[in-house]
Amino acid sequence: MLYPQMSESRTVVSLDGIWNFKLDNGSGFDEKWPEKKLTDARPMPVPCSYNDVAQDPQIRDHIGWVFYQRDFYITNQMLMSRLMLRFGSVTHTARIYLNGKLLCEHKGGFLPFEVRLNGFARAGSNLLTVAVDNRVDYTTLPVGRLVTETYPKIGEVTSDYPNFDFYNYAGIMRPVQIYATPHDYIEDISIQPSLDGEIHYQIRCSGEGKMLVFAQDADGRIVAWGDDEKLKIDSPILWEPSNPYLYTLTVTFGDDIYRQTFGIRTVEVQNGKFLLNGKPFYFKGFGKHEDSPVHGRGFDNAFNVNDVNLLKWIGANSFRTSHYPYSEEMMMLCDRTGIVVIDEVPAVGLHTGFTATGLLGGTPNGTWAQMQTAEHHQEVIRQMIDRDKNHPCVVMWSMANEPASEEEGAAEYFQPLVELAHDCDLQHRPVTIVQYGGATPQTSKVSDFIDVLCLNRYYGWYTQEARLDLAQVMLEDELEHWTEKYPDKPIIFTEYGADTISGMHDVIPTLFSEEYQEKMLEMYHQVFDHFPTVCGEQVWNFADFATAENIRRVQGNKKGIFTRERKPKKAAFSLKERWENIPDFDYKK
Ligand code: BDP
Repeated sequence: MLYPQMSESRTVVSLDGIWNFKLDNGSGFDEKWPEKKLTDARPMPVPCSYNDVAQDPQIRDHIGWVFYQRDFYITNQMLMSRLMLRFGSVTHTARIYLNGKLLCEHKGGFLPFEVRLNGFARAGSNLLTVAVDNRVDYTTLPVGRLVTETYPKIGEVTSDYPNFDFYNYAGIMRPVQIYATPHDYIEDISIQPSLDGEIHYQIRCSGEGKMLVFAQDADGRIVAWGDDEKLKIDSPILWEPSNPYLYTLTVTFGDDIYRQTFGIRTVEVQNGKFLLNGKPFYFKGFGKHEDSPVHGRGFDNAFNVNDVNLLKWIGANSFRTSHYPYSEEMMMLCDRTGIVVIDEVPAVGLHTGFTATGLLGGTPNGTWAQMQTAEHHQEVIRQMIDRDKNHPCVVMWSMANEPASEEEGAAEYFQPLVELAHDCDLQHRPVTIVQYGGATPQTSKVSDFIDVLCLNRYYGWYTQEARLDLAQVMLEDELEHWTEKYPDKPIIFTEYGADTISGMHDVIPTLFSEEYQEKMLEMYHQVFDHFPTVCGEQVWNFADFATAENIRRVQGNKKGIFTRERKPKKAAFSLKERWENIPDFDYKK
């Protein structure tokens, strides 16, 4: 799906701003709220999560539908174009109404969707209503547990327990835009570069028109003309973290013009190495979250640019979009700044017997018989790859975080998904499933068919807590088994870390102190350095983040190397020292 952009033939209008907002009272649909102006509505920023701006627990912890509404004007001239309404993301389920009519429904809170306005929008004023449902259960991704329990004197109480360790922020989280294109238009572009400068592409157009394709370098000079499927750039400049060089593929079709940026780089897995442009790459960085004070998970350019600058400051070169695809604007920023991304679908919580927060009530060992997510899982894989396929920053697709990959049924569930990801991607990026400590070389049922082993490990925290000596031998022992069984698969540690309260210090490093976090990371690094196929380290987490309330969390997850406000803890400085001395390439020959 192309990102909306201005060109000689295209117009984009932002609908961001302060909308009207109201919680459903249980009968919003029956009372036909989308047909008229919401009464007693309160102001709500878009994009933003609605949870933290209202200072009202009823809003913060609401379960179910809410309504957003605004009006906007359309000119006669706009109606003559093909007119689309596009949402960057609405979490988790959305119903879009224009002038009271339902235009579409979309499931999945982290990917864009759009709907055609022609035939529904009118010249003059239009009333746009977006109903949003935040409920998660065994049919959604991420997964939650929606239960109704009976309490004395109160009666029935419904709770929605997330099967994941981040606050279930909801609302219209990313930009809302209207865009206009000619009626004969460019629908989609997929680009497959190779190191010799030969660029293959597939361009899908709708309607009639003559197509013209050319490539421009970063200074706008035309460097190659193309035919219907390829062009050749002489002496290409490659995209690398230290030199994120971007070209533009300009496509014209009839009157329509679209400019798609791309980078020339390849990714490949070979002999236990992760190769970027044919050279062994070492991942240094973090698992992150889209999470910041006030905005919740709402899109925020300032936080994104600041985070990328902090990644650069600390010497990192990568992150994983734990645990859902991040905004398109963030991906473009990573293309531009040379941050390498492992792109993850929102498949977290696919386990009935385990979650990091301990909020569980399902039946252990029956995950794959209970989950009803397979079809939706395919949808989000297709949509994520469709959205992100041209980003040079994306080097691998992650199909899930910490699923029950050790249980019977995991291979049957995941193998078709891994194949689907391979089939959808013209660039044939590697595909992984991020696995938790319960999935070992002996028990994992998915490791045979993924390209890279991505491991989340908490020796020294959830197990062997405060015993780094024991944690170290456990980690070494496990790695010996993985490398023995899979000598040719690269291993990336996609999570390891310790909750750390900023400002808590101790001479003897005790749990939760800044010193313990630092010591624990040092221990892991010593071990990683001994194993040649360990080709990456992504600490959990970049910054402290909000979670559901529970006794294992102190106002959120505190495993950040930065606080939620992005102030460094002690370990930030030792990580900086280590990572500044690890080159992007050839760290392990
Ligand atoms: C892992 C999860 C991650 C949690 C982390 C933790 O992948 O989402 O936040 O543990 O416990 O199990 O901090």
